[in-house]
Amino acid sequence: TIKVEDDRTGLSLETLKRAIADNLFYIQGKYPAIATKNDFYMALAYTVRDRLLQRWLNTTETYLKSKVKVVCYLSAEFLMGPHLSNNLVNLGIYDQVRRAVEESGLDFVELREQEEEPGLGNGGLGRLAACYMDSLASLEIPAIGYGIRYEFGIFDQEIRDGWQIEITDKWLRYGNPWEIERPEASIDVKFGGYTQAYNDENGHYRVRWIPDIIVKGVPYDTPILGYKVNTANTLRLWKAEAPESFEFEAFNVGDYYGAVNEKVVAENITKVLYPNDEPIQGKQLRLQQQYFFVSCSLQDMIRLHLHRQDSLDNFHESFAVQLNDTHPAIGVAELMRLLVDEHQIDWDRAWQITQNTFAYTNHTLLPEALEKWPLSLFGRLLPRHLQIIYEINQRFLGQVRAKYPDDHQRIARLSLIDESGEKYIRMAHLASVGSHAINGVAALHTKLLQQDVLRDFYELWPEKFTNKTNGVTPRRWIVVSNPKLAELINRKIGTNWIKHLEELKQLEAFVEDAEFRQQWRQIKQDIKRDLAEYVKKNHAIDINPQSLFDVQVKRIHEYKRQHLNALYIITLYNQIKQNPNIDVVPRTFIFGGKAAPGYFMAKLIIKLINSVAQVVNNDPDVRERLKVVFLPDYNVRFGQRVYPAADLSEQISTAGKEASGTGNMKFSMNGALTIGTLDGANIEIREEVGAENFFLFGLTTPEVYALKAKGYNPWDYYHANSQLKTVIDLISSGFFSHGDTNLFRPLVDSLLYHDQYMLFADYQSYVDCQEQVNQAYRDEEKWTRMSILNAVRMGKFSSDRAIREYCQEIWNAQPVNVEMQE
Ligand code: 26V
Repeated sequence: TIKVEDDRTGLSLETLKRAIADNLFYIQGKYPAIATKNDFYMALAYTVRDRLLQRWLNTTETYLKSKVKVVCYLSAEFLMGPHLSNNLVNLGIYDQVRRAVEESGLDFVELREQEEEPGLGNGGLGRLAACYMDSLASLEIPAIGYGIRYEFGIFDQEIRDGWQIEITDKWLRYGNPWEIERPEASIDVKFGGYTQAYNDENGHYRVRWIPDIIVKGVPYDTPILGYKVNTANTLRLWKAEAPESFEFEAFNVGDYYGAVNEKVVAENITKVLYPNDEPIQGKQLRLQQQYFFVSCSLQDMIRLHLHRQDSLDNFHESFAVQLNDTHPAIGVAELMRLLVDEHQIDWDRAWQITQNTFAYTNHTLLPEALEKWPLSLFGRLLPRHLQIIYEINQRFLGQVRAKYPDDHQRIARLSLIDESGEKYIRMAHLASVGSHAINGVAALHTKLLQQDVLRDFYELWPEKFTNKTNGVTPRRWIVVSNPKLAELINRKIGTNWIKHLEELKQLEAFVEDAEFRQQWRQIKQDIKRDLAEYVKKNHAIDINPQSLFDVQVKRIHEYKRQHLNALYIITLYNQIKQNPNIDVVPRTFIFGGKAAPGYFMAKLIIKLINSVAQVVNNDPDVRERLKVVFLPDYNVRFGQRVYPAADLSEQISTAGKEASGTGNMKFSMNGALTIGTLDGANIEIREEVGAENFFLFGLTTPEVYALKAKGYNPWDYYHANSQLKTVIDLISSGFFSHGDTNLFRPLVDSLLYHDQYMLFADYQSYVDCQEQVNQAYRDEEKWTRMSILNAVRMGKFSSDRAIREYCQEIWNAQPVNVEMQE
């Protein structure tokens, strides 16, 4: 018999080639002679999407037909990164498709680079959500990611004259082949207006909310396929639109311009991602965004639930809802409103359901990053929710009073409302009270949460608190980004490690195998050469692939201390200037990261790095031994290029400030060694890889606290350390700013007079530690051994491990096998 493959599902070379040609013609409406690169990319993307759809629809049907528990991950950010390669890897057809593309006379890499990456997140928190979506699907856990379909994601960064310039991210410009619009599943969301009390037909007291405006949420779905499984979960992102009735109403009321304005207001809600990492004090639009996507998502869950059963009484058995930070915490009040006002469930039962449904992940201890909304603003936008929050608070504080009678300070500290000055709603408190579980994202962070930020809640409900150390997906962060390394590993231990990362441990047996070490080194070397070519081609800078690649890529923030790294570069430069023949280990310092547009100091740090680069890179005395490059527009795609090329990973935050970090894990998995403080997940990484394979420096968290308590004076360090003084004085003198002594003054003054993040206290320890790095790098075989041990001991930091813990300890969710129907 002849087997005829379907063009939309078949995987043979001939079928794939035909499918690409077919999609070019029928989807893009082009024939090859007039097609652009983007047309070919779209044809390829649709070819891949067709092969996902089959699995996706089977998965959705399986979930709808049974009563399986579905995990709903609520997040204002999903930093997915490019879909194409990841889908090809998870489908298991990367090489096959690559061949099909090339046999069609096309350049696969060129097409792959056409994809606009969806940058719908700021950094760690959004990227974590993306890794978790991959692990949920790979572990066959039914899950929906709910979020916002921003029309403009995180801005594109350009560097002009050393300064950051922000460019609008028009990621949807050429269309998005990975999503499917579902207008038929749209949902109405109310804003503003007032409430009315009334008695229903049974004489029960009820409240109705008469809103000012209604906004329509339109879902856009993207399938998220697991690695070599049939499970394809859904990422459902909401776009805000004006409701259909708007023109009609405008006509009737005669207020045409008012109605047009309403349309503008509605459509603004999902226009742009807040490039936060800067305090968002009372930005109404931000609260609108949060409420909008949370309300859409909860109403969607209720609709799905009622499709599967007839009572909302066991809603919490249908859904586990995870709050990714406090951004979706308004969901606690919204679910109460939906259950009590719209579905007539009594308060106490509704509260049980709500608490059993939600769990809350905290992602930061920085006080300025804890969300609070001015009560006045909140009440104007969400009048009914304000009443509900008062009711929750009253009942909650009643409980507190019963346990701690007359402890008024404790009651004021725990209250959902901050009444110390202008009144605010404390979103972390709302999330904590409304959830059955609260977690931090690394062991130290969870401990500090319990002792510090949420201490009173911990004393009240110690059983609610758990740690869930972050993880990252080895599919994207090894297999997709470092195929050569994956290939070497596969040859040695097979492919099981891709889903069971602990199995990398087996490679420890090869650490003493000289040939294996040679292969390991060669791969790193090849990737470093690729990166050098890329930097040459795109930024016209020569970097030496033999030099130590020292990389710090992450959002620019004072607590992450990119400027401490800069101080070390200047220290090395001074050493060379003093003795041009000094024997230094050649290093390339690679930086990348965006500063929040309104964060002046972060932007000045970028300018400093670029200014130092100018001087160091062009000084003949340096003789190319040091190079400094700031690579613009750091994003997921560039991360995939840079992690595998790194020798050294900079994880140098002030102890106690970085909740976890996840870049630290991506580097180490790819064989970079870490220079780092005892902060966030660094501590656990060091435990896993062994202290002897980790470059540790700096104060510990208790030391930071103690120094602060006794009165930290950066001035003392400046005067006591001549090397440090020389560095600071050189910056002040205008040496890096063409004689301008004002340019970096705010930065220098902030260090000399405050140094909130204690760079000076850690400076000498950092410099000494960097010297140990140099010594280790001189011994090639030793360095390779350390590199191997770093990578193969990273099993714990797979997001699969993290998701398994969430499933068992928080969500009570089980894997569900998806069978394929033709
Ligand atoms: C940070 C800041 C810094 C000060 C100004 C205001 C502000 C607003 C938001 C944020 C980000 C907080 C949430 C966040 O992204 N946390 C990151 O979450 C990652 C995933 O858990 C974790 O690895 C990072 O350490 C943590 O910073």
